[in-house]
Amino acid sequence: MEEWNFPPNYNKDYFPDPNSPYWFRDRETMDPEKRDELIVARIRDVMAYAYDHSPFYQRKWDEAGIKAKDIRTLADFEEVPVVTKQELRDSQAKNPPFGDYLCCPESDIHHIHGTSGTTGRPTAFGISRRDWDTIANNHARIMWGMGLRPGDTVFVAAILSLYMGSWGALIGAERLGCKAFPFGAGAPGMTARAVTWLGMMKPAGLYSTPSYALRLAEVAREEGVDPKEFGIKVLFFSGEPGGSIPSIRDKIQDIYGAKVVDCGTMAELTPWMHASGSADTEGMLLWQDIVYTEVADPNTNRRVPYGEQGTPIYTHLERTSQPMIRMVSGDLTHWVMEDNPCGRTYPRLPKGIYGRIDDMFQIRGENVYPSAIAEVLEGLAGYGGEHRIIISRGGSMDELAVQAEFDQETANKGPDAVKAMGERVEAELSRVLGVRARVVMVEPDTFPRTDFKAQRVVDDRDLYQSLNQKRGG
Ligand code: 8LQ
Repeated sequence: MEEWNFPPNYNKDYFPDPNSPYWFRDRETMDPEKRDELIVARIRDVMAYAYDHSPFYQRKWDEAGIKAKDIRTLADFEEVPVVTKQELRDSQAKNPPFGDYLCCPESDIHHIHGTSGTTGRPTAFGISRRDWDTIANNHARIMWGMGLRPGDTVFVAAILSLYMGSWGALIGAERLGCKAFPFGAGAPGMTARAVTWLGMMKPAGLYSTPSYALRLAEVAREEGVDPKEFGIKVLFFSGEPGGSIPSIRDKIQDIYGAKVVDCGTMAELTPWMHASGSADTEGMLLWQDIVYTEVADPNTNRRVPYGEQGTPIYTHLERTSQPMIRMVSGDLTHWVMEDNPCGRTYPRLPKGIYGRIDDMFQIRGENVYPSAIAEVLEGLAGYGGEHRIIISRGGSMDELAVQAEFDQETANKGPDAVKAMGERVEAELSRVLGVRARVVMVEPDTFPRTDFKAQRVVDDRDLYQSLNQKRGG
């Protein structure tokens, strides 16, 4: 059996056979029932460890009357109370700075990172040297599965400060023996410089958010560069929906002439690549032997059957500094268990993660995700690349308006073409989402582009009213 211990202690020099599509063939392709048995054993190890090292988990599980040794099946594990983001914040407020779920001495902390949000108390991540190495090994393994190889250049085009995404991609690339280029993002003029550097370095892999990959392509074209000239083979994305949304994924694959791989769950769950597609499998595989993921009913926190929708609940099987045990994400997805083209025997999220349940709104009884609107727009010729979703959550029902940019080509054709485009958008939204939206077409480049995660939803009754009047509706 390949290395699979708790705590892990990966051999830093290990590489698989260069011809193998797998880093750890056994772990990745084993009979899923056998894997589940081993996961249960690993869960017991991690729980016993967390109980011994953290007042947070002691309190939580004592209150629930749960002991690690009682977990004999995955169904038993569903009795374990979930951990919420709020509990982590509270724990850090009471026990600053890392909270009483830190399971290693503070002196073992090798890296400090934090959440990227701008509201509320941020969460601090204290990551031990051991965990840092484990994360690097996990990510190298998953990036191998994406088709990246030692010697490849990997260009990290995401903010290298309060964002675990960039750091996770960087240390995975380093462990994989790649030429890692921590380029970053977010400074003025940096996207144009990225275009220059990409042209010089011709990386095999590029990491960013999907929104930023689209932005980068726009800027490249402004600079007279065809993004295909970068010679990228794999674009791996995390941070927001997009990499598993066919219209967006296909558009980006087309623009760059490269393969798109969707990955990423939550910063707290670093190694966050544990949900990731592979070179041959679309959507996201759940690499269950690294982080055990349950897709659960958000009301009961119990697993839903394959084929159904639920919220992911995550459990670290290899972390020792701040292990998350049943951390509830608040996202929505659906999972399936099928034969995967790459031969890995993991469950899969065929459409990735749709977004946060909180971001969902209801229009005349239909649940709508912002990502579904992006999906429709990106699939339409003549779309200018950005939009805003305006919801008025005032009365008994939410109302929806969409401001969508048309592209320069449509602009050149004149007002009739723009009007026809608006009608097409409205018809498509209504056909695909089952809801009627007020659509207002706006000039190309009306909205700022992001170098991080797109923020497109505006919750505003007054703006909704004014758009409604503008459209005469
Ligand atoms: N989120 C993250 N990755 C997503 C994806 N591939 N598809 C859909 N939604 C996704 C550091 C990694 O990028 C993970 C990350 O972004 O962590 P954060 O910053 O803590 O944000 C977590 C949230 O981003 C998730 O709950 C998803 O809603 C979204």
